[in-house]
Amino acid sequence: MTNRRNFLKTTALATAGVAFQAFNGKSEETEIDINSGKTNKPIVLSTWNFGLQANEAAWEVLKNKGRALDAVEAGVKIPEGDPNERSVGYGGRPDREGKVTLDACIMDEFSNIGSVACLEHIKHPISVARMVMEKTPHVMLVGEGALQFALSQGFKRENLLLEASEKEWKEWLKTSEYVPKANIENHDTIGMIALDVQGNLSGACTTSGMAFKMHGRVGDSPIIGAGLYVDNEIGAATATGHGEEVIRITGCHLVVELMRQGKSPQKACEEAVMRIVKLTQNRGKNLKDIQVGFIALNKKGEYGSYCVQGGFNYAVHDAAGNKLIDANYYLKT
Ligand code: SD4
Repeated sequence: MTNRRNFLKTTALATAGVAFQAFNGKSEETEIDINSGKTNKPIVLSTWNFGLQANEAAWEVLKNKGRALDAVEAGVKIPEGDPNERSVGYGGRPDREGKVTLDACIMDEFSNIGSVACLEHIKHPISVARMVMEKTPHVMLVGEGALQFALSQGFKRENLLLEASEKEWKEWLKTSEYVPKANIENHDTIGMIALDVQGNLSGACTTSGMAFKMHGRVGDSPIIGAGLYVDNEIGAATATGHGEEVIRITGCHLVVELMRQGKSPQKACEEAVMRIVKLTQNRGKNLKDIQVGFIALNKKGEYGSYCVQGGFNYAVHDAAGNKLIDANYYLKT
C-alpha cells in the first residue's frame, strides 16, 4: 500500500530506479520504484546463511536469462550435495531409527508441482521432485515408491548417513528425548524463490527435516502450500522452522494470498507469523519452543521476511549483489 511515507521513498527512488531497503530495525521490506513500473529482476531469495552460496548457483542461471525453475533447482542442490550442511540432503541428520529421510518440493510459473517425502538414499531429492513434476501423472511420491521412482530415473542409491550423524544419533538414543530444534547452526531447510528476467516466478524447498523425528514423519517442506507456494500472477513464499506449525496454517499459501490482497511481502510474512503466534497461544503452548520463518517475493521483485523469534536470516541476490539479512521477529524477549 502506498502511504505518504512510502510515496516519498518511492518518489526519491524514481531517479535511481533501484530497490531500496529500509533497515530501521522494524522492517526489511524492500520498496521498489512502483511509480515507474520498474521491476527488480532477476532476483533470488533463500533461507539461512547457506543461502548465500546457493544464491550464487541460482544467479548463474538467472543472469544468463535462464528460467527461475532451473535457477532454484541449481541453487538448492548446493547445500543438498554438501556433507557439511547437516540439515539438508547428503549429511542430513537422521530420524530416531538412524535413517536419513528427505523431503523436497518444487513449483514453477505454470503451477506445475512435484514433491517427494520421506525419501531415503538419494542425494538430490529436489531433482527427484522435479522429475515427479515433469514425468509422472502425480504430484507427490513418498518413501519406498519415491525411491523406486528415483532409481528408475537413473539416480544413484547412496548412503547419506555420515559417521558424524551416526555418532550424534547414538548419543541421542541414550536419552531419546525429542526436542525439535530450529536455528541449529544457523541453517536448516533451504527454501528458495526466484523471479527471472522474463518476470516468471518459481520456488524449491528441500530438507532432512527435524533431527530425530519419528520414522515416517513429514514436515511442511515437501507440502505445496505449506513449505512453498508460487503464484505467477502474485508472488512466491517459502518457509523454515517447525513444519507442524507451518502446516497448521498452510503457511506459504497464506502468505501468497495475503499478497494477493495487496499486502507487501513483508506485511504478508508478518501476518502469517501472527497467525502462528495466536494459534500457539490459543492452544496453550509456549511460543518460545517454536520457530517459523517465512520469506516472500512478489511480481515486482519486492521482498520481505518475518519469523517467530530471533536467529533466522536469509540471503538475497539481485543486480546489486548477494547479501545476508537478519529477519525481523516477533518474540523480543
Ligand atoms: C521441517 N521445516 O521438516 C522443516 C525443518 C526446518 O528449521 O526448516 N527446520 O519441519
